[in-house]
Amino acid sequence: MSELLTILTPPDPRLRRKARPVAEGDADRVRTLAERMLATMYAAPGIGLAAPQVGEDLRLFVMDVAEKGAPPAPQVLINPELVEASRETELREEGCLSLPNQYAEIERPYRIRARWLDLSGRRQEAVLEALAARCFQHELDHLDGILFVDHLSPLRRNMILRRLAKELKAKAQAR
Ligand code: K1U
Ligand code: ZN
Repeated sequence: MSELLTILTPPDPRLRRKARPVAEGDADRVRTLAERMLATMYAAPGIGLAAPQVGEDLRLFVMDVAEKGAPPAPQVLINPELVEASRETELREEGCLSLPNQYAEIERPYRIRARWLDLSGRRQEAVLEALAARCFQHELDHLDGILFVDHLSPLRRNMILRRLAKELKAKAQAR
């Protein structure tokens, strides 16, 4: 069983940095980190988790968007890139493990073409749509220091961030 990692919450500045690309020399570290990130994601539970959310300054994320009841389909995406996005968009509710219990409808491209490296260093390219495309975009945002609330108006963003701060404070005081 992998050691679980702590998921950061705002205002931790590590959530707001642009992460650096994974280099060849990071291979061993990335293998262990990805394993721990997957264990942390499944335990949360969530469908994605990006390295900056666990304090790691690296461009990598994990995701599993398998349908309920289907076998697990863990993926590790290294140095991911969004190549193309559809003009067609979808409005759908999002959550974030770094913003526990906060949700909002966010509009994003419905379909994307994406590229990344897998754990063996092989280049991968795929067209993703619906939840897979949304999760990829949400996680890619994390690598650029962007949270889903940044896609909302400043008023709604601040409402959510203030509510979260209040809830986290109450939780800490209850301990
Ligand atoms: O990056 C993260 O914070 C993980 C986040 C990913 C995500 C959720 C929704 C839309 C796009 C990206 C989550 O996994 S939040 C939890 C969640 O969505 C979920 C939890 C349990 C079952 C199913 C979904
Ligand atoms: Zn998130």
